[in-house]
Amino acid sequence: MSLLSASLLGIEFANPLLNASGVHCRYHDELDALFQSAAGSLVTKSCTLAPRTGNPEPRYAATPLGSINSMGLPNEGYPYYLDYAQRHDHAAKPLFMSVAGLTLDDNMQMLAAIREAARPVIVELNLSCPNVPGKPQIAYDFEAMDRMLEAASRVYAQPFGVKMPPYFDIAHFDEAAAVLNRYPLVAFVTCINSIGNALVIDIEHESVVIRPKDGFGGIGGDYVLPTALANVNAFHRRCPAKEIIGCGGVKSGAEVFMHLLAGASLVQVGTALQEEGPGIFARLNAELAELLARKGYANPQAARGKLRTL
Ligand code: HRO
Repeated sequence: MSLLSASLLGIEFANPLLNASGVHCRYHDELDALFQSAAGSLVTKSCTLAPRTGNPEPRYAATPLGSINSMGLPNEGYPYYLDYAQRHDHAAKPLFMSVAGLTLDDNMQMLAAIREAARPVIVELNLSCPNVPGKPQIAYDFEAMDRMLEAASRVYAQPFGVKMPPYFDIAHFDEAAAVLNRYPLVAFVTCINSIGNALVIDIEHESVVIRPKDGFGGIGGDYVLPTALANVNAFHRRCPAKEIIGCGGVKSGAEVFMHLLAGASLVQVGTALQEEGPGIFARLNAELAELLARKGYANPQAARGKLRTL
């Protein structure tokens, strides 16, 4: 076991880092660049049954503290990502496939096809896209989430993960975790998707900075780090039989280490990857290795959940 090796679902990863779905993963050449990078694994752009062009541009903007996006699920349709999964060298680098159907039936059709393909792809079911006009987030409707997980467990019938939105109330942590814990095939929980429906204002132009939804969009980066850590830790505490993937606010080895302490097994990088490109993974690995060695941890797993309370 090397200093950085990590594991999830009994699978070994060279290191705990991967992209956040949506960043650098829409096209095969972007996925190939992640495969060639120092990331330990990679995840595809959330897919729908049919290809989508997404919302009108500009639909992503970086700010000094992070980013805002309202991409609107632009993707090439699930067969494109399934094709990638069928040609991918899973032994060299594990591959996650993010699935975000617009309806329960769409998700079941995609999950059945992925199951049928019988490749060792790891499904991350996105219950938290904040940006499709007229489609509320599944994971903010606990009855809809329960129905989705019941159907997904029945149709997919093998372990999978869920991408969760941030929650902001202890009662919601409790209720969401109780729903997830009803489904043993939900083997991992990715916390968090962007904080939805925020508004960034450019005072020079007295204007919003992205076109869709009158400027409302999901924020990531520095804005979301403490919320991400709280959600990772809240689900780590409440879902002892599940593993957690941390996502939100990672731009150096320090934030990777914080996610590990909070309970994450793997850690995704969104805004900082968008801004810096796939070369970021080599830097983050070097910074994490230095930090783990200085702190006396043998590997990322040794730090997992080691957060102290006062
Ligand atoms: O495509 C998007 O607008 C998008 C998705 Cl699906 C998501 O899950 N999270 C996000 O910030 N943007």
